[in-house]
Amino acid sequence: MNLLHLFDLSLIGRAAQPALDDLTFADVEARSNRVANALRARGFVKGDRLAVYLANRPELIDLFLACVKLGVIFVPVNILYREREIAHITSDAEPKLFVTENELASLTSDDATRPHEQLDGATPAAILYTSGTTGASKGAILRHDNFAANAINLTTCWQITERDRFLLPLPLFHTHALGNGLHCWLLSGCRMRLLERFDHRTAVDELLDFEPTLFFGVPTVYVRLLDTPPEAAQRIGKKMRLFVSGSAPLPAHVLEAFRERFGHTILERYGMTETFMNCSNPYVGERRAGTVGFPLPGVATRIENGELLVKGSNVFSGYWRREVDAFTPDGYFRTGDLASVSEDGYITLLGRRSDLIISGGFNIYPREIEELLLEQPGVREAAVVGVEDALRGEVPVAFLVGEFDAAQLEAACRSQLASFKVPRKFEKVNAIPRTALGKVQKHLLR
Ligand code: MLC
Ligand code: AMP
Repeated sequence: MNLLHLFDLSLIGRAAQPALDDLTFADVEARSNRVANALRARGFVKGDRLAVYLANRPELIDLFLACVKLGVIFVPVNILYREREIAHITSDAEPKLFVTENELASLTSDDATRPHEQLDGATPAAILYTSGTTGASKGAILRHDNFAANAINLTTCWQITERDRFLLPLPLFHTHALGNGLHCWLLSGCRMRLLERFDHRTAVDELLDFEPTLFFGVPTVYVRLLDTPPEAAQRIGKKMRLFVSGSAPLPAHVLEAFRERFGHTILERYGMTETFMNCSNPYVGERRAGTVGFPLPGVATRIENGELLVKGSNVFSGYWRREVDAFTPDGYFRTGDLASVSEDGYITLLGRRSDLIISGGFNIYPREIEELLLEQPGVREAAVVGVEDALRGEVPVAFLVGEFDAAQLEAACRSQLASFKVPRKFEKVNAIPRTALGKVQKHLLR
């Protein structure tokens, strides 16, 4: 399915209704047509890549919709990434243009008519970069059909309608806000307020001011919101219909404390960049703490040697310019997540096969940090592990062998890596524990 046919339920069908802040859906349609025509004038054709390095703002949405209309592949880049991380993505995706704030003014045409392009469900809509255990980040190719299957599932299962008021505080360069947030908004035709970012100092004011009925967050966001004064939390809770959490495990005690304060049971769901959403607790029925609920409609699941495998039209079909053996012969994707199923069908995630660290909902592959540390003077061996953190779930800590200056290492990491990847500690050790085969025993370091 061409995604635009879904979006047209709102872009055309609800043209006069409020969409985003002061914009109606007709405005959203016209703005993205202008950007699409500007991209065409610059020679963009179907299949070209457009990289976008922007914090949340309406122009980011215009660019995504322009890409959808032209069949151009949208490549969002994490705004916290530094040169080293960006260089990998640009050399791999080879975008025709890399859009930063500076380019925005030049990407507006006077022509607000919609350009027409022949597209179908197999057309790639976006490439989202997700790190790999090898250290090199891989681009997951997400087709129109994948986005559509996910959006239809969530809008239906979470009963999102045009009557909702949706507050979205998460970054649009990731699956959570892009695949779930933006798409549920466009499909349902509800009214959305997009925050530039979640800032715990102002979040409560935004919630009180906008009076949302729908809110998506990562667990760190909900931990932060536990500091909301009880009276304000009750006011927010009275207007709210549904709080959703995902991207990292939501601790059961946070779910309980949040229910106490806001009067709502957070609905936890589970997804991945490569698959969009796979499982969700029910909207109606028991939302069981510590579980991710049931497989969503159209998603087949299987557990093999403890690992969760998934199959469905939500699942991507491969990485950009990379042969990766991620599928079983019968077409199931190996998620790398370990899981169990209760007798009544609730799925619980038990951890990951790899060393992946998730901090505040952002993924960190230790290998990338280790490689940078090994380039620094005096460092002979380096191992990075995730340690538990009450606010962010996990944070990275580095263990190092050699003679080094911890402040210099921190400065090197700060200048070349996204802030969430900078280790919180640089611990000097005499040796890194290894197996007889030389593999680092990270569980011992932890
Ligand atoms: C965090 N920082 C940001 C930022 N988010 N800077 C700019 N823009 C953003 N969007 C930086 C801060 O500058 C700071 O850097 C550090 O991160 C911590 O900031 P904080 O103010 O203390 O924030 P905190 O309360 O910890 O909350 C962080 C957070 C953020 C939860 C808002 O981590 C976040 O937005 N996470 C969401 C990630 C996400 O959407 N993941 C989905 C992946 S898709 P410094 O330099 O001061 O340390 C996926 C699939 C699925 O996983 O299932 O959804
Ligand atoms: P990403 O590669 O950024 O898309 O992150 C996907 C990973 O996030 C999954 O493979 C899981 O390990 C993790 N994840 C997503 N949702 C949940 C959840 N509700 N509970 C635990 N882990 C989750």
